[in-house]
Amino acid sequence: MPKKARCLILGGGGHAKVIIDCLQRMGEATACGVLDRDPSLRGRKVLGVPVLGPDELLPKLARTRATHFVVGVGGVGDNSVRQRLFGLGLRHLKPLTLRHPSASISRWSKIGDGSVLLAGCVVNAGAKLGVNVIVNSSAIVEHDCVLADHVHVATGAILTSTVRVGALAHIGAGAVVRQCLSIGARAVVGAGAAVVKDVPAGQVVAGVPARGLVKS
Ligand code: JB2
Repeated sequence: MPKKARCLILGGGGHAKVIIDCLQRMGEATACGVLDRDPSLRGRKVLGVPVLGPDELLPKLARTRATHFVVGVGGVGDNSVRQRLFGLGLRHLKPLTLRHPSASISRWSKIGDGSVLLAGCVVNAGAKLGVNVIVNSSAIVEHDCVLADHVHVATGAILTSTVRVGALAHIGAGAVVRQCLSIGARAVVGAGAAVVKDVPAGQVVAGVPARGLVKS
């Protein structure tokens, strides 16, 4: 990472706080501003970082103030917002990849641009992560797991090993996925679920053992 990276945070809610805290702990880049679509946040600060306005300011800020961006929306259960914001950021700035100092990240893993590896998480040897992936606080991505772009592994979730996770899928907080399984693109695994068989693309599963939910 360049020494003087100046990073815009796209989104100014709860997840943005975790992102800014991580950036500050890393100490290698400055959070230079937050963009948020909510006009009531303009002029406020998130952990001392000013909310500058909506995403429309991005082109100007890329010329004048920022060098990098990171997606600051958690998008629980729907990662398409994070996908859209990542695409928007890429048009103007470079994605910053965050590695919290307390994260344990194997040198034998591969981490895609703009991914965020948060406090206390583990990414073990042979794991491959796409772009804009969240491995949230204390989540574990064991050896040889393969996560596609925009996946979110929520707080404390465990992918035991050699699990494949499709693009935009969400693994809920505290869920456990047995080794060698596949979680399809855009699937959602509910918080606390125990997944013991493959989950098809787009399916929502929950429970112990995890079963498919019929969308209402
Ligand atoms: O298109 C957008 C946009 N859409 C929503 N552009 C920008 N720049 N910002 C956008 N937002 C903003 O994201 C909303 O106006 C809001 O301020 C913020 C989302 O905040 P919220 O706290 O509702 O969710 P979050 O995604 O930051 O955090 C969720 O996910 C985390 C992983 C929460 O459930 C947290 O508890 C969780 N830890």
